Amino acid sequence: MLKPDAVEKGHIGAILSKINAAGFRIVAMKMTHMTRRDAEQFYAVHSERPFFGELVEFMTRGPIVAAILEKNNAVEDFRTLIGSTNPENAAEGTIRKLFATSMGENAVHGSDSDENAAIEGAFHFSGREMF
Ligand code: 3AN
Repeated sequence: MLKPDAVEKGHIGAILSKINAAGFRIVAMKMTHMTRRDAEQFYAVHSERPFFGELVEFMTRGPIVAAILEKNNAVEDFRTLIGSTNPENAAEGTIRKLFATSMGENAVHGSDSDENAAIEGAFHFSGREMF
């Protein structure tokens, strides 16, 4: 997902360009505005964390761009491309180094496993929206 901060700041094109240049194939894509219920469900694994309320508030603040990306070793390679959760620790040239401003407003989300990628893909897209 390209998060509300990235969309608000007009960074959709620049981020997609980096994703394309890194060799990912876009299998599905849409702009959508998550409801509170959507965000609570999507981030249910974090529901006990102290930042959960802030996270839900932020993710529902404005539209996001959801996408399914395909590549060999996609999960690991995407996490390398986006950089650390905290942009202060993100490597030079990573998406978060370039576009994120804080732990919360960190521009992009990437799945942390193939299993979660399948769950998160199915959250946003039906089978006939995947190409
Ligand atoms: P990542 O997105 O790098 O996998 P996670 O899974 O540790 O990071 O955290 C999920 C999301 O929760 C992050 N994308 C981030 O936006 C948010 N988050 C994590 N830690 C904090 C924090 N201390 N304060 C606010 N938001 C946070």
